[in-house]
Formats: sequence, C-alpha cells, structure tokens
Amino acid sequence: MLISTKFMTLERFIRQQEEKFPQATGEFTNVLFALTLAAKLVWREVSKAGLVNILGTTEQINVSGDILKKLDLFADETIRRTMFYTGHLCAMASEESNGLIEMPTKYNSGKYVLIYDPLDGSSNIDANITIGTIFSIFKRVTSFGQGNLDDCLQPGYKQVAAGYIIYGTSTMFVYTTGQGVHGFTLDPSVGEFLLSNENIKIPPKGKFYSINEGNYNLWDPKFQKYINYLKEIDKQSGRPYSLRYIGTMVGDIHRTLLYGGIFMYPADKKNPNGKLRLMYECNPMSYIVEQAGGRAINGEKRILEIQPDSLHQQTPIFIGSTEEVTLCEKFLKEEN
Ligand code: P6P
Repeated sequence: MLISTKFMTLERFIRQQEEKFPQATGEFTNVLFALTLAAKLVWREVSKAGLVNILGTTEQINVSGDILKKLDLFADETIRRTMFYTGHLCAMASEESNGLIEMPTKYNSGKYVLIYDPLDGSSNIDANITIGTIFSIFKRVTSFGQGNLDDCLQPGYKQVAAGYIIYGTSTMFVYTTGQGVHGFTLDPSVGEFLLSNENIKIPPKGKFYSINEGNYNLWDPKFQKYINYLKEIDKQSGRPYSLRYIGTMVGDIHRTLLYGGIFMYPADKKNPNGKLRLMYECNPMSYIVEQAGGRAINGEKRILEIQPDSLHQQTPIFIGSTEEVTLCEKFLKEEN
C-alpha cells in the first residue's frame, strides 16, 4: 500500500516548524522529540492498564494530597527518565513533586525548563475515563549551570511551548510553539503520531459549559448568577447551555477547544484560590487556547500575565471561546 502523502508525522512536522527559524540550533526540537517518546511510553502503559496489575493505588500521597495512582507514578518516572538525558534542560518540575526535580549533574545546564503534570485526572484512571499529560516549556532566565526556581517561576506569556497528550478513545498529542495549535493522533499500528488537526481554531461561541456544579453553594453570588443565566430557557440566545464535565481538565478543555464553550474552575469557599495549578495546568492550557483564538482569565486578568510566586500555586480559571469567556467576565465584574 502506498504511504499516503498525508503521512505527516509529529517529528517531521516539528522539524518543518524548526526550518522556519534559520537560527534554530535543534535543541528545542530535541526536547519536543523526547516528549513525543515519553508520550508513547506512557500511552503503552495507560492503554493496557486494565490488563496488567498496574491499576490501584500506591501508599504514597502527592503534594496535593491525592492518592497517588500507580500509573501516576509510572508516568512521572517515565517522563523524568526520558527527559533527563536530553541535555537541553536546566530544570524540571512535576506536579507530583514538591520542589524542583533533582537532575543528573552532567545533564542539568541546558537552555530550557520543563514543567509538567504527568497524569492529569488520575482519579478517573480505574473507571477508564479520559486522562492526560500536560507540559509547559520555558527558556531559562539564569545564565548557566543548574537551573533554579527563578527559571521556573515565569509568567505564562513567556512559555516557548505548551501541550498535552490526551489518552481517550484515541491518543492525541496537541501542542503549540506560538505558531498555532496542532493535533496529532497516535496510529498504534506504526507507533507514530500523525497530523490529524492542523491549526486548530476554537469556535468563538459554544453551547457547552463545563464545571463541577456540586460546588454551586460554595461559589460567589455573582458567579452563581452567571451559571443560572446559562440555564435559563431563552431560545433566541441559545439557552439553556448543556453541561459537560468529566473531571479531567485535559478532556474537558480538549472538547472545549474543538466544539467551543467554556471550562471553569472558580475560587470557592473550599478553594479560595481555585483548585487548579497555575504552572502545571492553567498556564499550558491557557497558552494553547489563546493560540487557538480563545481566552483564559482568572476573573481579573489573563492567566498568562500572572506572575507566579510558588510552583504549586492555584488560580481560578475561566477558559474557552472568546464570546463565552467575555460573557462570564461581565458577570464577574458586575458592580454590586
Ligand atoms: P473536581 C483532576 O484531579 C483535576 O486536577 C483536573 O484534571 C480536573 O479538572 C479537576 O481536578 C476536577 O476537580 O473538584 O471537580 O473533582
């Protein structure tokens, strides 16, 4: 069978993107290549988790107190091992670890910083519901040697790349380097991510809202008013909206990216700064959604403009179609 000319692999696409930058040294490309390998290694375990005794929990508790699933641990260690030896990273931080990851001395003075959530939505693992890996890449700000917190705690608009791998009905690698958002679907028969969604653009409007309504009584009254507005019956304005929520940020935002709508995790009485982490979840997803033509705010400003002061800080997030985020923002900023 002739290989279709559409056979655009992720590696070839990354290489083509690099050719647009004559001054490129290839280091950044190698970091992305290593990430695609890590994605395939994690996919291999996630896709057969039900078959081997890898489900269930470990006795370890991670920084956010979630029960650490065996797959979480596997994904975290796989990404570390694959990324350690690129030689192009000076610092790495995982959502599953307190501080910076200890890197091998000979390989810890590269140009880039990798911040990642190895397995987002892991509470869904045993129910075979979509989970994902999220990554964010910055250029270092210190001049040489091992990287430090200063290299990590940069505002999101300084990211040089962000992406996620979604392990769902099929496995996709979706990423941006500031040249649009592109999606690649894994063809397990050849073990390659093939271009399936070039230059993804989020619809300006959407009929889905995505949120954990169980927290309704914990929300600010202005936000409750906005959610009630979405549920009113008014054909002319396309209301009521439909609620879609799977409890995995990667899955909920991937659907929002493709179908339009809005995903939200606001502050509430239980989580006064919101639940989701700025560095590991909100920054990368916001960079992607903005690159696809959408918006991402914390209620006051762009997520990407928040100056982080700690690796695990949380932020409220309202992200998705421009018109939907702008409507939500109007309610949040309403005078009392
Ligand atoms: P809740 C998963 O644990 C996660 O970090 C995100 O992937 C998801 O959007 C959110 O938390 C779900 O939180 O409070 O609705 O269970």
